[in-house]
Amino acid sequence: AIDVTLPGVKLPSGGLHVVTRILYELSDIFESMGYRVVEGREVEDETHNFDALNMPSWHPARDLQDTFWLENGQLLRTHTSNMQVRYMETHEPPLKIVVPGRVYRYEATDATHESMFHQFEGLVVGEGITMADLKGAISEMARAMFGRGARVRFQPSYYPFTEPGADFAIWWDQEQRWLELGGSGMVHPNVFRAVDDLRAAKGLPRVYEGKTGFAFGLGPNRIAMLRYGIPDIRYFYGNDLRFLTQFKGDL
Ligand code: TYR
Repeated sequence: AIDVTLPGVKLPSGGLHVVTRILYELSDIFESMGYRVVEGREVEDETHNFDALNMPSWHPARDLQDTFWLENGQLLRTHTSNMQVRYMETHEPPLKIVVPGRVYRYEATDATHESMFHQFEGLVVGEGITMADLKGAISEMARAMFGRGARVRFQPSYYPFTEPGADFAIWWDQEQRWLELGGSGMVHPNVFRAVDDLRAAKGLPRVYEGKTGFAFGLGPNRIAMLRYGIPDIRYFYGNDLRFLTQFKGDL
C-alpha cells in the first residue's frame, strides 16, 4: 500500500541564468517601446563585423578589438554591431531593433575581462532621428532598469561607425555613483552607404542614403555584476552551481 501522507521527493530543477534574465529584462523594456528583438550570427565575415561599419582593414580602430580568426577567413564577432549591417541589408527603414547576444575578444582574462561576454545592441533608423531620441531611449531604459531616480550622462567618444559618438553612464541612486554602461552615437553616413552597396549587390533598392539613425551597445554582464554585487566576470560562465543557484531565476 502507498502511504500518501509521506513527504514527497523534491526534484532538482533548473532555472534561467542571471545573464539571460538581464537580457530578457532589457528586451522586454525595449519591446514595450516598439522595438523588435532580433538575434544574429556569432560566426561572421570581415565585411559585416568591420568594413561596412566604417572600419576598413587599415583602420587603426581595428586594434581596439582583438579578434578571434577562424581558419576559413571568418571570425567570431567582436561586437553585436554586425547585426546593424545584417538587419539593414535585408530590411527597409523605418526600423527599431535591439540585439542581445554573445561576442568574443581575444584578450587576457581577469575579473572584468572574459574572451566571451554579452552585448545588447540597439538601432533606430528613420527620418529626422536625432541625438535627443537616443537620449530618450537610454533614459527610459535606465529608469525601467534602475528605478525612477536613474539619470543618464553622455560623454563624447569615438566609434568609427558613429558620428558623433558618445559613451553613456547611468546614475545609480542606491550606490550614489555613475556606472559606465556602453557606447552609442548617430549612425555614420558611411555605414548607410556601405549597407546600400550590399543591398545593391543583392538587387535590392538603395534606401538608406539620406536617412538618420542612432545606435548603442551596452554590457549586460556589467549590469548583473553591479546590481548583484558579483565581483568577477568569470563566475558567469564557470558553471559552478554554488554561484548559479544564488541567482537562479524562474524556468
Ligand atoms: N560596438 C561597440 C563596442 O563593442 C559599442 C557600440 C555600439 C558603440 C553601437 C556605438 C554604437 O553606435 O564597444
